Amino acid sequence: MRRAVCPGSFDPIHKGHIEIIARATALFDEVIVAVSTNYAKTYRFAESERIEIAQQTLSSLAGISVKPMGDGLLAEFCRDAGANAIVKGLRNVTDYQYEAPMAAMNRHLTGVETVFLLADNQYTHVSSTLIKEVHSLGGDISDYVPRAVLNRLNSTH
Ligand code: COD
Repeated sequence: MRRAVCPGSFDPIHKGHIEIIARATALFDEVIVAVSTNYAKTYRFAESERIEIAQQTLSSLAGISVKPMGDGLLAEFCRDAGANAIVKGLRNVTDYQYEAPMAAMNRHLTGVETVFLLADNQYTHVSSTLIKEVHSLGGDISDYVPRAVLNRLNSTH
């Protein structure tokens, strides 16, 4: 059984995330989408909402579960979940420079490997931060988020 974890804050989940998660399902038998919450940080959406939106949005994909990761170590979450791989998307060199030391550290901690998938060209400029900023200033972000996210952003604007 090949099991992988796709971790993130997903505040909110967007189509760049979804595209990577969908590709991960083609490579692994099971994919756990782990919704991280760093309790020192402020989020636009509560953990329960981020999980609910991810569940709704990913429900058509087979082999996926969505779980809270809390604020512990990702490497330990993977070990406890029986996953030997982390899947992440890379948008650019900055992502690589940020991610590479974490991948090495995670492998050191528990032996978990990180698999990087190159972001699809249409989403390399997309981040949750940019989505929230553009939406809050009245911009149209409908090409980049699922309907469930658009509805929530509109209702809490
Ligand atoms: N296209 C493709 N992939 C994308 C895009 C995009 N447009 N945007 C984001 N992604 C991918 C990236 O791989 C990213 O890692 C992932 O989606 C999640 O993105 P975010 O923004 O929701 O998540 P982050 O960056 O806030 O989450 C970071 C983690 C929670 C993964 C990280 O902080 C972590 O591992 N925390 C656990 C604590 C820990 O173990 N720390 C020690 C690390 S060695």
